[in-house]
Amino acid sequence: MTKLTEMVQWQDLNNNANEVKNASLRELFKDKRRAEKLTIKNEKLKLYFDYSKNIITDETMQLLIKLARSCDINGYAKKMFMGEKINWTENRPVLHTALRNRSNSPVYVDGNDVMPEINNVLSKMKDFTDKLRSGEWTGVTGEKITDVVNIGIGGSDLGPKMVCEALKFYADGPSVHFVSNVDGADIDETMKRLNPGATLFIVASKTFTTQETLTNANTAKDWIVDKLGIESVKKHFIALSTNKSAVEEFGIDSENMFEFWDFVGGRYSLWSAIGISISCSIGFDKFEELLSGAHEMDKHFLNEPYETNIPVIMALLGIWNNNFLGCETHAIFPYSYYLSKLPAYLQQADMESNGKSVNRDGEMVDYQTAPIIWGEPGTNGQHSFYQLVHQGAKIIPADFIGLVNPPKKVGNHHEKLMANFFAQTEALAFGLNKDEIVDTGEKLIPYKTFSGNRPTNSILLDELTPYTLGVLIAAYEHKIFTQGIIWGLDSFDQWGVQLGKTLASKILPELTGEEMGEHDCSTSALINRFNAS
Ligand code: G6Q
Repeated sequence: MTKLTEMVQWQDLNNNANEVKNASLRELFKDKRRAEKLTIKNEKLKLYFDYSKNIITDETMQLLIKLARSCDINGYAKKMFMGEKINWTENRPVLHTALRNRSNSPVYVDGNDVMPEINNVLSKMKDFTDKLRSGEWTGVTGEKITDVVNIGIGGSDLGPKMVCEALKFYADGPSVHFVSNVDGADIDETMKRLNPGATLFIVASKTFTTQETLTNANTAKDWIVDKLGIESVKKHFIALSTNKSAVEEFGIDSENMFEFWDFVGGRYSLWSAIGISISCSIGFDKFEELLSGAHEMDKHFLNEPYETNIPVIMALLGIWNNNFLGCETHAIFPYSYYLSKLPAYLQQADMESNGKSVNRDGEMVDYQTAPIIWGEPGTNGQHSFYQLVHQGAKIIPADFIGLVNPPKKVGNHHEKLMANFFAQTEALAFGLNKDEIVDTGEKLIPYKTFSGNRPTNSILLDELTPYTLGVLIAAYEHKIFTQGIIWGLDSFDQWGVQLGKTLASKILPELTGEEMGEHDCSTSALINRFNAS
């Protein structure tokens, strides 16, 4: 395989970057057709994606598309959708796309169609959700379930938590809570507000071996057993997992286990049984609409030419800013209260998928991979860290995400919110020259000048519904996939989280009075300080 940095397409982009990096967006926007040329509008996806405020020329885009072609993005995408084992370090297929395959066309893994199994679990989820929401499923005391607590971490927490928050406007089922941290405060603060007789715990763990989740689940079980007796476990606990024997050993009836499979990565699992908290909150029909939106984006990603393919263009712009313009971070700024958890969700999706530096040939790469993803909802960020985004010494590319129509109109709040969105992207792109500053003494002019040329993407959803949310999440998933292919990474493993876990399990007995292990002098002193108290 030719090294990425030695490919002619990469070198052409390097040359282009040397020409373009000092270009001014004010100059580039003298082309009055620029916004029209560099915007993708897709009515079916209900999405408008304007990337004209990036430091790019027509030539840059042509070279980036050539890079995508030479890396065979579409060929790899087909392999993923068809169930080839593209997660090569774990020898697994990657089939979150099959979970939302609304066409129901067969998808084969080792010669077996996985769609019947997926459909079975979906229909079991529907049955359960309907019963829970209608009150047919009750707690052991006969009370209707009013509160559902999802106990999980990482991929078994961030996805459903983000979606439940994003679709809160549609929530008409039990209240949904999320407990993830092994810090006892998390579960304690949650349980102290709940009535055990009306509470259902969902233990969400693909492996059913995760220390944090099992610790929290056992604490919840002790609480329920203490209040309602051992027989209550089967009415107050369900499990979402691939590990049937561990679920049974915990004491959850296998009838109340919702299965998923090794071909679903944790951070891609909200479309599976891991999404049951979503379905409890908004109902199964709306959960299906979420799947439909993602499926529509899947079709777009597979079939649309690169030039108008939203995830491919998002990925290429990210590579341009990261690898050629030297930007180290990428910000996510949702201009929607409901999307407040999107930055944290995308942090895992992107940084756990592409935060790697060994390529397909087992070699260290000599280029940057995943950027640092961060962000907060606008407009709050405008009153804090946007100072650095506008005038700091670092350039921070950002995705601004907003809604044309809010789920509910409240006075003129939405116009004010979106005026800020449009103003910020305009200010970041075009800045303020010294001769445009008025009413200021000579001395303050440098401080009040804005350089502009700070790249942004503007993403407008027509509205925030389960469907458009599915579209948006899947767009980011495929952006991450595309970048992983170009960088030559396995985006679907996560070996980087193992070492810390192994060391924590070695240290735990040292904190509970057993013998001290060998450590460096700093770690030993920290453990001694903890043990002395
Ligand atoms: C996601 C990761 C990781 C995982 C958690 C929880 O892709 O693998 O975040 O989801 O470690 O794992 P379990 O679901 O197995 O408890």
